[in-house]
Amino acid sequence: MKTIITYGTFDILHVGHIKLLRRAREMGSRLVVGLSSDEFNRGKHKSSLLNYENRKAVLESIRWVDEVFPEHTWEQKVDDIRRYSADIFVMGHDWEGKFDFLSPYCEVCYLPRTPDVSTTQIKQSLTR
Ligand code: C2G
Repeated sequence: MKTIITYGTFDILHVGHIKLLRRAREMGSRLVVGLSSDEFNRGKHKSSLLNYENRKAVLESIRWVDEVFPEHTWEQKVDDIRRYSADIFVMGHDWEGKFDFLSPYCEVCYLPRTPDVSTTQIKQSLTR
């Protein structure tokens, strides 16, 4: 079984998230997702409209996602990779290079972001 691991906030799910999750899942046979906790989001200076439980329920309903676990810290990724025996760590290329330190533990892959869609844009359009 080839396990793919990725992380994110996944607030107000949109096609950019779905395409990332689908491409990641298609690289293997299992996709596990580290979902940023509400507390961790505050540390990322990102406030999510939907809380962790809500975002988790949405992610778990997606065919490409096999398991969702909480992301509480920046430092937990090596332990997560070991716990899930992850083969590939995948993120959108806005993170290019930021997680290369994980390459001793698994393959690190940055995928092109989907252009012209973001949760920030959606939130801004809601407040107009
Ligand atoms: N993404 C994408 N295309 C978009 C928007 C997002 O491919 N138009 C990807 C991002 O590159 C990321 C994933 O979707 O790989 C989740 O995006 P966010 O929810 O914004 O996650 P982020 O805040 O970047 O958190 O430890 C890593 C962090 O938790 C990542």
